[in-house]
Amino acid sequence: MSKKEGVTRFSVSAEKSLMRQFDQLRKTQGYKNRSLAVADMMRDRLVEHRQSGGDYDAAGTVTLVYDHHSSHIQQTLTELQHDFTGMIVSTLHVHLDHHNCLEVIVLKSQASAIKKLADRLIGTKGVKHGKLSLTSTGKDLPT
Ligand code: NI
Repeated sequence: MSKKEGVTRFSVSAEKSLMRQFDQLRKTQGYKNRSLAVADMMRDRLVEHRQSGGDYDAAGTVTLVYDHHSSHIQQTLTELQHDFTGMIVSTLHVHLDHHNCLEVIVLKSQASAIKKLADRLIGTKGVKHGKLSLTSTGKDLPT
């Protein structure tokens, strides 16, 4: 291991077939070298691990797809969002077709609070598909 201006170098041993597949994947994903690809994987694992925790500052997006003709859904979703203006940063609404709407709600709060609100939004009767993408605020994540 050698250190140079805050960067740590280390060597990794892996099966040739694993390395070959990894190199193919990182090229497909546009990584110019293994270091960049591995560093992104490390950050991804850190974020993933923290998502299983609870009381830390986080950001997230909730994506909802629903039929706005479904009874009371629009009203329920709007009322829910008005109750949590402190953590909702922005909402994007797209009218997909005559029936279907796509809503993306951007949240910033404690991870546990984001999860709780996301569950309520996704669990609202009439939501066809809902997904929470929880991520870091970026502050505590090394580059
Ligand atoms: Ni709409």
